[in-house]
Amino acid sequence: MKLPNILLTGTPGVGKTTLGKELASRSGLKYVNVGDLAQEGQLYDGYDEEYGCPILDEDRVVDELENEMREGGVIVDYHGCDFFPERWFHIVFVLRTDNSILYKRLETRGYNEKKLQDNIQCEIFQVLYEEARASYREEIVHQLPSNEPEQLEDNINQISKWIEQWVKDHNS
Ligand code: DAT
Repeated sequence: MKLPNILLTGTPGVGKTTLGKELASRSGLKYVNVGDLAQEGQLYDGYDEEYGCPILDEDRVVDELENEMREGGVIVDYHGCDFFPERWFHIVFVLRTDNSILYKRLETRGYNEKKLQDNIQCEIFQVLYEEARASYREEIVHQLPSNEPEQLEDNINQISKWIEQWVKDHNS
């Protein structure tokens, strides 16, 4: 059976992991968190002193995921999207969260002031939305509000319906 690949992207804290895991458990698709994958495989290429975090080795991440992506049925979660092959994804969702809400979520994570401000700016300037639009066909890039639990539920329902329809259309 053919299954679609879905990209969930957006600023850290917008709810990609929450949505991705729930969606995977309801749809049977596989959830891949690129941050975790990189950590497990140490897919890094140096260290960013300014942000105090390792730098992702994008080529190795792509190599690592290639076979699964070719098989299909993968939900990918990452706060970046311009280095994945365009052909991988059938649909791209950019989650969006209001600044004050996002600020509280990131504060809870214990981010320092610089990291907090940078991420809030990232959301204000819709960096990930622009990146997604520059990297994928406009028709497959969608924004989803992610401020409250009701919206999470709506997003899960909408995407689940989209998956069902995609599966019907590609397996008949
Ligand atoms: P990300 O994976 O984008 O970094 P997350 O899934 O870890 O984000 O979510 C960050 C926090 O926000 C976490 O405590 C769960 C909460 N959250 C996510 N989506 C939400 C929603 N729609 N409504 C309320 N809280 C949400």
